[in-house]
Amino acid sequence: MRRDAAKLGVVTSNEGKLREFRVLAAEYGVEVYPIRARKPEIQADDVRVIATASAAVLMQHIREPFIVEDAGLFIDALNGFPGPYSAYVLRTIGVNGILKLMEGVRDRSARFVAAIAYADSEMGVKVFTGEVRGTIATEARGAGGFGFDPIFVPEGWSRTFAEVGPEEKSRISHRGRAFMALMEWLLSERIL
Ligand code: ITT
Repeated sequence: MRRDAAKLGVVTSNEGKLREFRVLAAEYGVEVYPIRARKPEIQADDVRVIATASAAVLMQHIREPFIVEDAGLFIDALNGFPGPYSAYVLRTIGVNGILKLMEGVRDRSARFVAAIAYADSEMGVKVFTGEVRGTIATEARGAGGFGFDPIFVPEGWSRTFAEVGPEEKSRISHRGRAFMALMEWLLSERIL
């Protein structure tokens, strides 16, 4: 970032996300700090569209370069539910509600998707996505992470995201992949 080479603001109210962004950014020598602005969120099926719209509105108030993320858990057997409504579903029926909906369901495949929108006054808004496939566990396991982590087992793993630390999760997570794409772009554009 031209004004301050090693810092990047993150607009989020989710401490779990913030912790993971800190871990991810540290790999690139970048320090992440929270910007406590209210994140405006439109309703749409696509997390890319939601993140881009949030960034465009926030840009009117925030002068420094920042990122804002929209993410969700998409469960195949539920036709992609809760998807863009993941935060609401977590607040209402929670992890146990999802386990209940999945009782007796054989196809447990799901994916986490993250869209990170980067914004600065020169480049405008650019969005980067990442995805990780996995399955919904039959019971919640692990005390780490946040949100749906205790019931998500990534492909090729036997542990849930909540059973590993943020470093291990971030290596393969939707957020980790989207953030890596953002960093590659920032480096290629010589913004970083
Ligand atoms: P901000 O919008 O303030 O960043 P939020 O929690 O509302 O925080 P989202 O709108 O992106 O975040 O909603 C995504 C929801 O999906 C989030 O609340 C979690 O419940 C879930 N989620 C997203 N990424 C996750 C992850 O890595 N592990 C577990 N659950 C996740």
